[in-house]
Amino acid sequence: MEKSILIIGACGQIGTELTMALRDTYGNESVIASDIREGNENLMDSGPFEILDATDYDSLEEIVAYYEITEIYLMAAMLSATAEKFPMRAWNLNMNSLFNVLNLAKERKIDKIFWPSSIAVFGPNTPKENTLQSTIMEPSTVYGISKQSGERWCDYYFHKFGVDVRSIRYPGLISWKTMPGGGTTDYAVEIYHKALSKKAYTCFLKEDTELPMMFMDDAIKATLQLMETDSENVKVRSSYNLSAMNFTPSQIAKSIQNHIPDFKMSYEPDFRQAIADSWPSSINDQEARRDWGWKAEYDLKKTTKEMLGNLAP
Ligand code: AKB
Repeated sequence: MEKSILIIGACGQIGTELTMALRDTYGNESVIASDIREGNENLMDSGPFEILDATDYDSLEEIVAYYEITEIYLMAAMLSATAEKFPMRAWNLNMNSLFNVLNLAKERKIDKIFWPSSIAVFGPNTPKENTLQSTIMEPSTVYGISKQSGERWCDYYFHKFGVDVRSIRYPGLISWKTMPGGGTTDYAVEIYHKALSKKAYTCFLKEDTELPMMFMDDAIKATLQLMETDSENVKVRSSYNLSAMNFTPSQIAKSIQNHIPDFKMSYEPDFRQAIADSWPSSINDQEARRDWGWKAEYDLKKTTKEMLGNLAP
């Protein structure tokens, strides 16, 4: 049977690029973009687009039946910084949307699911460096609690009901095509925009806060690769650790100064510092390498070159 793919949250940071990559791979008409609001013109004009609230099961079921959907990528979520401000809204969106999709698969209305998890599943008691796939996980953020719970449910639906659900624990994602919104790692995108427009950036994290990060092309490649892997090779059904690079705000500033020598960085840490302090500084991704051949291509130097090169006027 032919693939018919639904992206939920297609207008967000990952969703936008993922939709375009899937359309390039499987054809525009086979990839249905959906979101609660309209997105960029390119995305809306290049293939089918539907307005969809991911927490509304009936509307979702209708779209799935109409387009004979076989796979869903559920990218709608409230991220870490916004979730601290609206805990119940974050829990409702992040969990109900996941249950809707898991239940569609349980009822055999779709065959396969991709659901993004995050490094936020780890917490302050997790070993910070080279953090293993299975380790202490006591998330201290609303977002982290929702992702950790989501992972347990994915694993449960796989073992109990045979639902083919696949997931990645994304680090902070960096892209020049789309802006992030409401995350703690967002500074690593904003900084490039401000470096070009103002030659200055005030960072909301301290200079030595090291976090795992990834260039968007690597994240999209990993997502497509995991979804194409034969089911028996997908050994982790909670969510895979994934790693590309780790850096601090001062290291990204230096990497920008190699291109823009008079770029100035200052620091005014806010409530997001506590979120960042609870997360690992580097991730061990040996399971993703072993099970589906994962290997990152972009380090900080290459990312900075891509970002500045593409954002420059
Ligand atoms: C966030 O900062 O909330 C996200 C994430 C690491 O999941 N980018």
